[in-house]
Amino acid sequence: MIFLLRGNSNFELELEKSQTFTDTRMSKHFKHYDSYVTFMDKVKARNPHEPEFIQAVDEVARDILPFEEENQDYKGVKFFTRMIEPERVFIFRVPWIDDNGVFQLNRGFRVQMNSAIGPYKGGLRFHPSVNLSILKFLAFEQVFKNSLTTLPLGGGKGGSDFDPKGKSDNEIMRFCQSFMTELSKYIGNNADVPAGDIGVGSREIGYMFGQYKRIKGVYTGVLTGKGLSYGGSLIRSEATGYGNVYFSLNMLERNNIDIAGKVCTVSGSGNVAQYTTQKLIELGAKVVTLSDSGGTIYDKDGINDEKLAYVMELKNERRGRIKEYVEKYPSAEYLPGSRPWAVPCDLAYPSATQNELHGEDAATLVKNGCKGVFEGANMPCTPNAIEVFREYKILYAPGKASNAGGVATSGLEMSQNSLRLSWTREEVDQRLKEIMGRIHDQCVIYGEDKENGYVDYLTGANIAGFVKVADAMMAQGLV
Ligand code: NDP
Ligand code: 2IT
Repeated sequence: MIFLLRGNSNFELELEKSQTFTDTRMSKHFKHYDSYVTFMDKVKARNPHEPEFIQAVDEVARDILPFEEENQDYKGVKFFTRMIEPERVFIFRVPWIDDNGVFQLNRGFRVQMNSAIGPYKGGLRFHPSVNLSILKFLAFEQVFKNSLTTLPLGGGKGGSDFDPKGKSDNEIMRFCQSFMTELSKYIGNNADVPAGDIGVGSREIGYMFGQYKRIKGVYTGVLTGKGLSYGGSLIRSEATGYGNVYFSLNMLERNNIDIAGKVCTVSGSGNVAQYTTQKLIELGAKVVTLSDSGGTIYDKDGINDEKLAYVMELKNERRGRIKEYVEKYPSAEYLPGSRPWAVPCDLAYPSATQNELHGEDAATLVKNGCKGVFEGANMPCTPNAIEVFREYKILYAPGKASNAGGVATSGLEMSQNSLRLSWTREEVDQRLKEIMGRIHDQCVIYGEDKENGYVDYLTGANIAGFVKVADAMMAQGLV
């Protein structure tokens, strides 16, 4: 039972230690350490070969197990033990025919994690890396995130190991139709409402919505992220990126930091990265990087509206690679195989995928003077990276709080569908801002260290998200 309690010593030494960080939260909860270890041993034994799921549970367990133990309302009722077991999981075959007439097969999933506070809600991911571990981690995080939005949304996630890259429009349509033919049995506007995630945007949602309607013969808001012509909400496309920037603004304002003129690094170049960049430009910040799985572009002059419009056309219409940016804008550099974190910045917005920012990257960010890291992606920072942020008191926004704007606006889309009307852009944007502000305030309430004023937003998000779900579970009995 060894805790590394580190001071602000030599930086290189810290970097070395970052390989063996132990969480400072458990150091605070020393007396609960043994039960935490026993709990996690069981989680590991029960969920073998699911490293991402175990990582996500571990990150929450360090806050929630001590919290349950120290609060009479929750002690002994094992809410958290129930919350890490999905209510159910569907795994199914997805056959389809490619443009050459060749039979293809993928695996489809839907993880229905928790419905205590509303119908299951969460995106669909199409990416070759998709497996049960990744979808369980995402569904688990989604439960806390959706709770934080204050909207009546349970948590779920789904997807397929299908790779949309290089596929024709017709192939995408045939795949989506086959996927929805099976998924349609398990979802419904009052039961489970999927949306997009990596590899699933408005094109895919459109094809899946069409197939659901054809099979079921009903026109309902069973998916969110729909096109504006058939029930979508204004601002839904922008919501995750905008929401993350609004969240960061709340954190920066609390610390008297002005965002204007700040140099920002953004990773990814998909939906979340694009609208994060758009909002940052609007606020007068300077975004200098974008990336994809091939590498990073570094534009030291900053990405402006015109350059961003080029990126949107490149990625969303031509489905190209980010390296093409430097052919169009030769003063920018392409860093093949690199992530953006070695580029000096004031603020970082990881917006690509899980575990894309490691302990070493976090140390580099700190060394370069970075003041805040705001997660647009789900779980982009590894546990070691988060420990570095804690150690150096860097502002750190966990994705379950800071990227909740996407699902929150999905919730607003569901409300509009139920009302059979559409709100204006300004109205949805205003609600989004308010929701992000409320999530921020909940994180402060549960995460502030009264002694030094430092807010641990991860602890705050974990506890605030947990309380609402646990209270609903308590009221509904042992189900
Ligand atoms: P997109 O598919 O639009 O874009 C994903 C981006 O991330 C692409 O640039 C992609 O590059 C890159 N990427 C994906 N996988 C990897 C990988 N393994 N290594 C390096 N780069 C990778 O997805 P989104 O923008 O919608 O999602 C980005 C993140 O935000 C995800 O973590 C998602 O879960 C999260 N999120 C999304 C929400 C939404 O509303 N869309 C809401 C909340 C969170 P490439 O093209 O090379 O694959
Ligand atoms: O991770 C997420 O929150 C999403 N992919 C959005 C989910 C949703 O239902 O809008």
